[in-house]
Amino acid sequence: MTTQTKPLEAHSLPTPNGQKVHIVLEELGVPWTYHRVDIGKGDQFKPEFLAISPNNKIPAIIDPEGPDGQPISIFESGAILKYLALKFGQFYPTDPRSQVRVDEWVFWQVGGFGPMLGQNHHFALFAKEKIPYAINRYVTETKRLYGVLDKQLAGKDFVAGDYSIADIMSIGWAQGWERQGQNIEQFPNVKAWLARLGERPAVARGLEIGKDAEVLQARFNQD
Ligand SMILES: N[C@@H](CCC(=O)N[C@@H](CS)C(=O)NCC(=O)O)C(=O)O
Repeated sequence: MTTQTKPLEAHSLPTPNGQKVHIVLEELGVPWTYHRVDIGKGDQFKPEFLAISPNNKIPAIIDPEGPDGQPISIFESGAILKYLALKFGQFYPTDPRSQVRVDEWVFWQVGGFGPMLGQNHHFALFAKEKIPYAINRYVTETKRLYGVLDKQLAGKDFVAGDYSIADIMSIGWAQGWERQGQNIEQFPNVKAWLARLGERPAVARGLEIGKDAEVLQARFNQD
């Protein structure tokens, strides 16, 4: 089994996209450090961050012990989670048929569940000008996507086979159903899945990391 000697660096924030990386790192139990990238203050446009994340978005990681023993940086949460899962041989299946199923739901999240719910947050919560057409469009699309996830979870404990990066990709987004204008009672399988995942200590920790920057800093200073 692969071991990590030097800590992995997560350049991140406790947003639903950053939380994916925090959760998988906590699940893996590998040494890692949190580096706050304050996107509200424009840290994502600093040259040192753009060097590891050219799309100026969190999360990004640096693995000081990359595939050839040399450091490697990775941006895009799906690429990060797949890299970590493959490196440590956890949360990603080994047989090709099951890998396809996990990949489908990883890409579904980065291509749909994340961006559409992100637009929902933008127009319904953050935009100073409230545009009913835009709010309705994204709340409706959010509802459709929750319906898709609910159908996929019918009769299953996890999104794609065993607990995997397919689950970790979506948990941070789905726990925000209320502020996304959704009624979780309409999606009983998603509700049960959220509760199931919430019982995992690593998920609970991963969702909290970075929320209190000072507490977090104290924790890492002890490591
Ligand atoms: N597809 C990307 C999305 C990342 C993303 O949207 N990150 C947001 C925060 S949740 C960000 O860094 N925004 C800063 C900006 O757009 O300037 C991923 O999955 O990693």
